[in-house]
Amino acid sequence: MVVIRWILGRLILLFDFLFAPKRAKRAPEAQAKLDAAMSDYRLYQYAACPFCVKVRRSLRRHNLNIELRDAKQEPHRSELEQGGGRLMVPCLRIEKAGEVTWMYESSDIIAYLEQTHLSQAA
Ligand SMILES: N[C@@H](CCC(=O)N[C@@H](CS)C(=O)NCC(=O)O)C(=O)O
Repeated sequence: MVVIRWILGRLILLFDFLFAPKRAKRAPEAQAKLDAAMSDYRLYQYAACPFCVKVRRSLRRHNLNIELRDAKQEPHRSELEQGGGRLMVPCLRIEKAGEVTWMYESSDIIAYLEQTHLSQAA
C-alpha cells in the first residue's frame, strides 16, 4: 500500500510537471500589489497530495505567489495541527490585522483567493 501510494504520488508530480499551467501575466505594478497581498497567506501542503496539487496549479495559473509550507516537516506540521486543529492539507493560513484563521478544503481555498483577489470587485 505504501509503495502504491508512493508510485501514485510520483505520477501526480510528473503529470503536474509535464502539464504545468501557464502563469497569468499582468502589469508589473499590478503583480507587485498582488505579491504584497499574498504575504498574508501561507499554504500548508504536501508535495504529492492531489488536493494540494490542485491548489498549487490554481496559484500558478493565477500567478499568486504564496509561501508554501511542507506540513510533513517540523515546525510546520505542529503549527498546522495546533493552529488549524487538524493535520489535513491543503490548509491556507490567513493573517489579517493580526488575526489568524485557517481554511481547509482545496475548493474553498481556490474560491476564496479568486473572490478576494481576482474578481472584478477585488
Ligand atoms: N476534501 C479535502 C481533502 C483533503 C485530503 O484528504 N487531504 C489528505 C492528504 S492528500 C489529508 O490531509 N488527509 C489527512 C486527514 O484527512 O486527516 C480537500 O479537498 O482539501
